[in-house]
Amino acid sequence: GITRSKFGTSDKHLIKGEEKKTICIEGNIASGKTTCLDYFAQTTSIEVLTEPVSKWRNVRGHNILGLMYQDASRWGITLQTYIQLTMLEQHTRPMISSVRMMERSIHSAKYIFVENLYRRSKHVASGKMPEVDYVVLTQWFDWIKNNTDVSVDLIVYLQTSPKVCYERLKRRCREEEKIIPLEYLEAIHQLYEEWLIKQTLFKVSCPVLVIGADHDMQKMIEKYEENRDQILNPYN
Ligand code: DCP
Repeated sequence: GITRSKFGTSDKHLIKGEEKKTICIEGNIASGKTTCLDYFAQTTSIEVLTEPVSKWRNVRGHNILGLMYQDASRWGITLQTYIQLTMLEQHTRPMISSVRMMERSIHSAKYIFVENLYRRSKHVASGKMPEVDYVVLTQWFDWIKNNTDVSVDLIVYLQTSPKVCYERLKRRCREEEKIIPLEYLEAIHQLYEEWLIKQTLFKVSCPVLVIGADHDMQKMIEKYEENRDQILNPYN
């Protein structure tokens, strides 16, 4: 069961007095977020926003996603600053339907990916972001949270095992991602678990629906059908 605990309401959420809802699909790299978004885009009339990854691969000719995987210490701050901007654009776009579904969010960009770059731990790609970069990005993030509406009403967490994501990643063969080791996916997985399951990382201010996502595509579509009402009307 999902209980209501929403933070922040603003004009974005009230058009003609009707309440607006934002749902974020979260999960590891290659957890199947795109399949989920496609399913809801094809079978409902809600607004579906995919992640602006194409923008990250071509910023006036610069592929900053690729640069980050080549040298995270040098390009981590560049990529994450740009991702924060593109996510802010997504969150603050005027809503064209009463329900919006987004791929990831400004929250996971900060709490998962920036955190992983910054943290000093045994994790792969960790400790790659200098403290000062982390502080600047955090101040930007805090300002955004306090001064704009980036609120979320439901997080759908596609929970996978890192090994399954690793197999899918190898199969899909996105050029920049060829160098990602299993350990990187394990680090991202750990952070997601701390954030959304144990809820020890950062405060989670909205309900979380967890869907096991290690299955093949057909089975996943069945699961989206089963959870459809709960996802679209989380408070009913
Ligand atoms: N990425 C990043 N920092 C972020 C967000 C994403 O470095 N704040 C990277 C991870 C991936 C790429 O961007 O290499 C695309 O991210 P996703 O995992 O969100 O997209 P996928 O296409 O992998 O999602 P899925 O396979 O679940 O549909």
